[in-house]
Amino acid sequence: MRLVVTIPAYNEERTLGKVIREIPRKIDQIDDVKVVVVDDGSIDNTRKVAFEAGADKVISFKQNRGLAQAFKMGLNAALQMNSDIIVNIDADGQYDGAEIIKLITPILNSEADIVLGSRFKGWIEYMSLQKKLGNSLATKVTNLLSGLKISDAQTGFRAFSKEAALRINVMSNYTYVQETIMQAVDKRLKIVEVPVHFRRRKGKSRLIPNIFSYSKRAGLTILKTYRDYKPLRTFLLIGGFIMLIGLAFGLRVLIHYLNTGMITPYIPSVILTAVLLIVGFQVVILALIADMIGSNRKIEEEILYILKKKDLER
Ligand SMILES: Nc1nc2c(ncn2[C@@H]2O[C@H](COP(=O)(O)OP(=O)(O)OP(=O)(O)O)[C@@H](O)[C@H]2O)c(=O)[nH]1
Ligand SMILES: [Mg+2]
Repeated sequence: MRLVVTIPAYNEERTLGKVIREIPRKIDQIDDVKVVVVDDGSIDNTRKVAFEAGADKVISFKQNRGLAQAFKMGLNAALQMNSDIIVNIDADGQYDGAEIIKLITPILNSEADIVLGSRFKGWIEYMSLQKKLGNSLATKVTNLLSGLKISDAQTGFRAFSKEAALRINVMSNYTYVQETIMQAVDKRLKIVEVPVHFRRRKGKSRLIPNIFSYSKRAGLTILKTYRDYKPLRTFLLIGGFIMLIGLAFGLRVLIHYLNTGMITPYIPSVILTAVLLIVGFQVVILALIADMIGSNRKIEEEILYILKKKDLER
C-alpha cells in the first residue's frame, strides 16, 4: 500500500521544509510514503527547499496557475506514482503532518473515500474573526447546495482514496476545496471528517489577499459547480422564478379586469407579464437542454475514469 502526500506550494520557502520533515515516513499498513511538491511558479527558493527537506518529486510550473490547478496536478502525479491513498497538506505549516495517520485511517478501514481534516471540530490556535465567519458561511453554502452536513469545507488537509482521485475532475483555477466536495457528493463518494489541529500562519496568506476577493472567486466556483452538476434544477429555478414574477404582474391585471372589465390602465403590466413569461419559458427550455448536456457530461466523466484507470493498469 502506497501513500503519496501532495503539497501545493507558492512561495513557501520559510515553512515548506518543516512541513515535509513532519510527514511520517513509517506508518502501519503503509509500505511506502512519498512526498510530491507542486511548486506553482514560486519566485523564491521553494523548489530548492523541497528537495533539501526530502521531497521525492517536485513539479514546477513556469508560471503561477493557481491552487486548484496545482492540486489537480498533485492528484494526477500521485496516481501516476501508483498511490493507493493521497493526502493533500498545505505548505504553510498550519496543519500537523503527524495527523496524516489519523486522516488516512477511515480509508484504510474502507469507511471513507475522502477524509476531511476539520479545524472546526478540532483545535484552532488562531484564525481571524473575518476568516472564521467566511469559513462558516462558505461551509454553510456548500452544505446547502450539496446536502451534506460538514463543519469545514475549506480545509486544505484531506485524504483521498485512489477511487476518489480517479473520479474527481477539478475545473476551477482558483480553489478546489468546495468543488471537490460537491463533486464527491454527486459521485456518491463517502466523505468523513476527522478533527485536526490548526496552527497560526507564519507569513501572509497566499490564497486570500482579502476576504471579499476570496468570497467572490470561491462563490463563483461554487455556483459554477452547482450549475454543472445540477443543471436541470439550476435553470428550472431561474426560469420558474422569472415566470412567477410574470404571473404576479399578470394576476394584478386579471383582478383589475375581473373587477372593471378593463385592462387599459395596466397595458405596461400586460407587456411585462408577456415578456417575463416568454423569457421564463425559454429558460425552462434551456433547463431541458442543460440537462441533456449534463447527461453527456456524466458519460464523458465515466469514459475519463475508465481511461485513467486503464492508463494506470498499463
Ligand atoms: N499552487 C498554489 N498554491 C497556492 C497558491 N496560493 C496559495 N497556495 C498554497 O495553498 C495553500 C493554502 O494557501 P494559504 O495562503 O495558506 O491559504 P489559506 O490556508 O486558505 O489561508 P490562511 O488561513 O491565510 O493561511 C498553501 O500551501 C499555499 O502555498 C497558488 O496560487 N498556487
Ligand atoms: Mg493556510
